[in-house]
Amino acid sequence: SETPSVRPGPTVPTLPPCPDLPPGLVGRLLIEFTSPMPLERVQRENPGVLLGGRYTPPDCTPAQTVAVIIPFRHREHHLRYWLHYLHPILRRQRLHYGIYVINQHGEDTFNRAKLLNVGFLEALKEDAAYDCFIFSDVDLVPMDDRNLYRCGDQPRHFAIAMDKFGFRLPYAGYFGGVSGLSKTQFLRINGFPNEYWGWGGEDDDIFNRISLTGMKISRPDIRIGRYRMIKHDRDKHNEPNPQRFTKIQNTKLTMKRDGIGSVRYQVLEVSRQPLFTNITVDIGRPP
Ligand code: UD2
Ligand code: MN
Repeated sequence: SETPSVRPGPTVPTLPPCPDLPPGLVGRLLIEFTSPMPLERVQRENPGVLLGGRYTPPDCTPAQTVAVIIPFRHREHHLRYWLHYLHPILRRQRLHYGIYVINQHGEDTFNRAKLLNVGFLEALKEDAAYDCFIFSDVDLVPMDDRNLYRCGDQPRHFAIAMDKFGFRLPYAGYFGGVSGLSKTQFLRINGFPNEYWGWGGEDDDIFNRISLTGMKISRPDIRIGRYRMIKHDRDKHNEPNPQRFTKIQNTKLTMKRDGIGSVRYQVLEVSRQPLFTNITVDIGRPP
């Protein structure tokens, strides 16, 4: 008899799903910001990271694809520490991820939440597979790698116990620093507000959006959600926004018209660096 003429195709290596609890986590970490961190050193120590700051675990298939979005302007020295500490942590967490630094062009008033909206859209243009978005300040480094940078069935707040707040949550509705939403959760709240220029309030507005859509914040254990913030002065052109107190009273009215559905901006440059993708963007200026 003849052998069937079906030849086996090239075998696609299928890796098992990544375990829920990644093996090889360290737990509590020593984080310090004393000596400056040369970028060459960070690159040398992270050879497994692909161009643009992408990474896929070699030994398993993660359930999610995570875009880490960092709002940015003139904080190169913080970014180097961030990359130095976070790449190894995210690797140990067995995440499939990409790092996006959203760099506000020009010297007009800073707008953190609008930059985060840009990051969401631009990351999806780079890779439509992103289904989890972690929004992180450039100056915040977790002190424990059990604080897993992934999304769940509710929006997640990661930076709950910061050194500058005495390792406590400053108030129950606090949602600043580092947070994570699935694509679905982000779209359900119409993304973040675009109209908070300058420092403050935008994180409370996001908290309001989440509550108003009937979702609840999920948080890690207080012993695990610990962070160090690199000490810094207030930046130029990010003065406290005097409108923030009245604006956060009106989220219910504004969130329908102001959000991911109405964000206007112009990308000036996308540049794939060894450890991150830099997206320089013109987001305009306050009215
Ligand atoms: C707090 C919150 C932050 C945000 C902010 C109010 C903490 C730890 N974080 O941060 O999430 O709600 O208040 O807007 O409580 N940035 C630049 N260049 C600038 C200005 C800001 O890169 O010129 C970025 C950078 O990623 C920075 C972030 O925006 O970490 C927040 O600004 P900040 O660090 O000056 O504000 P901070 O520490 O009070
Ligand atoms: Mn800060």
